[in-house]
Amino acid sequence: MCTTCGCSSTPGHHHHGDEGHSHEHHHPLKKIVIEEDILAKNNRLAAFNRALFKEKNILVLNLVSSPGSGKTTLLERTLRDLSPRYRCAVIEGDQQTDNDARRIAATGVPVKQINTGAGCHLDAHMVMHATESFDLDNLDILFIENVGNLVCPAAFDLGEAHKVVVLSVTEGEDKPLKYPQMFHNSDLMLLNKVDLLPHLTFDVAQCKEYAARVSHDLRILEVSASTGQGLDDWYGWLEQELGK
Ligand SMILES: Nc1nc2c(ncn2[C@@H]2O[C@H](COP(=O)(O)OP(=O)(O)O)[C@@H](O)[C@H]2O)c(=O)[nH]1
Ligand SMILES: [Mg+2]
Repeated sequence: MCTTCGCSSTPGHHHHGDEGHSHEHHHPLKKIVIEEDILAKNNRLAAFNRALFKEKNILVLNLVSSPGSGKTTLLERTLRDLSPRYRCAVIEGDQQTDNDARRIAATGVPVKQINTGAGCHLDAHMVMHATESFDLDNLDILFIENVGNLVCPAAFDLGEAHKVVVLSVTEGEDKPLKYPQMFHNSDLMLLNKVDLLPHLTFDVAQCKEYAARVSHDLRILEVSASTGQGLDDWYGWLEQELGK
């Protein structure tokens, strides 16, 4: 179990104090059983969500990133550009505040905020309840903005069609190598804030090469949620997914 947030980590993930101390306080086998239990329960609920979304023909995307990479800004712009054409809704995950939900509500799109408190990720159960507030028979796309965190949300399936990882150029090109699970589990990476590249030493080609090392079939699009650069490619990807 993650000692700070109580979330479960995936197998092979170690925390401080896990290894080789004679004064071990918890039993390693017991720990593994609890982790499997939490993930198995989450996977069952995620499968339920996925079946419901399929039945209702809703494209569900789980947006993941570290805090501040631009998920909400990207959503605000995307909703303003696409919501006339597609019926959208948003679930906002944050530890505290409804700041992001208010930003989304200003676009006129239905939004539900989930505050996770001490928790560092959304889980399938939270999403199941949040979807009750939407009219699922009249929805084309559901965007889920996960809690800003490149670690724990990687392990929790919400029933989405795809995880979309947002990495901004101010974070450094090595993040796919440092947080491989998140990039491995995502199908699309949006490299955001490319408008800032002239001011930075960020190496786009190097970043793409690192990302390809952990996930060779990861699609990568370069975008700026602020200026709109590259967003047509993102909308093209969405339309392709909607057509499937
Ligand atoms: N220059 C630039 N700033 C951006 C871009 N996207 C987001 N930001 C800024 O980055 C900060 C964090 O954005 P936000 O959308 O709240 O990130 P989130 O925490 O991932 O939801 C805000 O100050 C945004 O204005 C971008 O494409 N370019
Ligand atoms: Mg946000």
